[in-house]
Amino acid sequence: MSGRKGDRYSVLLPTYNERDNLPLIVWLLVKCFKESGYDYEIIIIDDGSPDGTLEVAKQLEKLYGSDKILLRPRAKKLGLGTAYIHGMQHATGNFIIIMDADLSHHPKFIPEFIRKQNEGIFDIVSGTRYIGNGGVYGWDLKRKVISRGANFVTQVLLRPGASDLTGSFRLYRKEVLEKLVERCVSKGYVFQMEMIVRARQLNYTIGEVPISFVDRVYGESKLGGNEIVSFLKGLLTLFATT
Ligand SMILES: Nc1nc2c(ncn2[C@@H]2O[C@H](COP(=O)(O)OP(=O)(O)OP(=O)(O)O)[C@@H](O)[C@H]2O)c(=O)[nH]1
Ligand SMILES: *[C@@H]1O[C@H](CO)[C@@H](O)[C@H](O)[C@H]1NC(C)=O
Ligand SMILES: [Mg+2]
Repeated sequence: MSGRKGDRYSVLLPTYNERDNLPLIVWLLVKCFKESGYDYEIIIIDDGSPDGTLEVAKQLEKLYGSDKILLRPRAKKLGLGTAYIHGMQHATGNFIIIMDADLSHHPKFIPEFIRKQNEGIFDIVSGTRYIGNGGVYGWDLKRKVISRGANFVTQVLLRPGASDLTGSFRLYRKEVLEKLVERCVSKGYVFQMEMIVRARQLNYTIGEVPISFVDRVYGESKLGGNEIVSFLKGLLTLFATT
């Protein structure tokens, strides 16, 4: 087994209508951890998806074993922020990896996150689309402009010390994530950003790994005007209160 002795990585996979993506992401995760030799568990937090994601998850639990695949479902859609908290409460690892289940985040980057963490003894390792080989695939110009713009405005206003604020592919020390979650008040897209802003306030160290982000192939995407307005509101609130 590689990695430091006793280290264990708990991957939190929140799902809502990810029936088509879940088998592949779990297969990729298992393969990646087997090849790299790190100790792991995968915690699937499904929020009562109407497409039957939970049934698929149960099949995967049977296939890979209930020590590796943990199902921690909730009865209805209660949102991503609380899904992370719920998953974290059931995690047995001393490190938590948060990623999307829609294949936008590729598990192949996880060993790089872990190496980076070991190298710098970082509290957080954040995937970034905005440095080195990082990038975004499959987004139209509108979405790229919005994402870049949001990131730029935030960099200027909050000087957060990380290059990608709205991304959610990250590794945290468990106790650091617990502290951050305790302090974070925002919802939606602002949540990821607030985590980094609070981390800097608490003097946590952040390492970065370039990642390529691929837009979802299966399932609905839903970035609209509402998200943009609530993002700006949240950003201004953070600016005013920190
Ligand atoms: N448990 C849970 N998971 C959720 C909820 N909302 C989204 N998810 C999952 O969280 C991850 C990120 O959500 P996405 O819908 O991909 O958000 P996004 O990447 O900003 O938008 P897309 O363009 O739709 O991909 C995915 O794995 C979703 O299935 C929720 O309310 N509860
Ligand atoms: C963070 O570091 C700064 C500068 O060294 C220090 O003034 C501040 O008190 C520290 N904050 C916390 C929460 O430890
Ligand atoms: Mg997505």
